[in-house]
Amino acid sequence: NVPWFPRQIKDLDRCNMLITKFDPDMDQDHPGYNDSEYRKRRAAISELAFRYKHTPHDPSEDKTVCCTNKPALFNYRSTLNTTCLSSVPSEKTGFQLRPVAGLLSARDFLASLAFRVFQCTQYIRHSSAPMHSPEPDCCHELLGHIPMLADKEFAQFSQIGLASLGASDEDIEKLSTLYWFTVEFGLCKQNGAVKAYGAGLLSSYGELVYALSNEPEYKPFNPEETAVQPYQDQTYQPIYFVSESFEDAKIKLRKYSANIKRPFAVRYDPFTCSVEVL
Ligand code: H2B
Ligand code: FE
Repeated sequence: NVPWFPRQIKDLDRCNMLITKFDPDMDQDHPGYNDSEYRKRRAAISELAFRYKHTPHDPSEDKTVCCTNKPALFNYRSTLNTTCLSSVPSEKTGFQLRPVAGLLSARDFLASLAFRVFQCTQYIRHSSAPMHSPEPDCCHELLGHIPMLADKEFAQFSQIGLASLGASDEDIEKLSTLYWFTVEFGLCKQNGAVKAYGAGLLSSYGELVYALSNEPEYKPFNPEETAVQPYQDQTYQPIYFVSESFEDAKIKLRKYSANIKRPFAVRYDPFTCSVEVL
């Protein structure tokens, strides 16, 4: 009764369950819903992400979809060229980017982090709503996530991914909420001042200014409490959690992860890029 989880990095090919709530073809409120050109382009980009394999077999696909010798790079063109940037985190922290067609299920998304793989969207938001995107897009990834993935201390947040493997739905929900209030909307102190490090803030000028004003409520980051804080994804956050430092957030998260009950333990082996179940 333990949910399936990836053991090897190539198993991430199966971690592709999309959440369609913000899909431009399904959601009438999506800013691109009435733009058939945009939807066509999005479908083409999605198709590439779906066809991506960690290890490609059909040599004819190598050129268009990915490149065998450089698994860290996904070698195809997108609206913005994320290809050249994907090597930056991999050189600094071992994080790899992998193309994804849209918003993934929390379970699949978190599982990828265990392998230091970040599932990265390739498409860009619709031009009618440049200031806000209801779904992750490449502006969010490039401005928000990729710089952080190149930071050693921050990359260790990937332990949240290891904690998610085979976890109960309830624990996935909590880890997801922790991810939201740290990786996406986290604040931390630096030289006495409160600063933003969450990708959702770094990629949204409007929310960044708001988050650092005296409007929202601040609470000290404490995983037990943060994990059950309700949140919404439609507008600016009313509450942010502030940690004493990155290091502090990391230590607290590690302690929290260690306390999640599972009938087994997992360890990541960086030499084989696989998860050992103990
Ligand atoms: N999918 C994608 N493609 N990008 C994300 O940043 C993302 C996701 N975040 N799925 C996840 C969900 C996050 O909100 C947590 C883990 O639920
Ligand atoms: Fe994000």
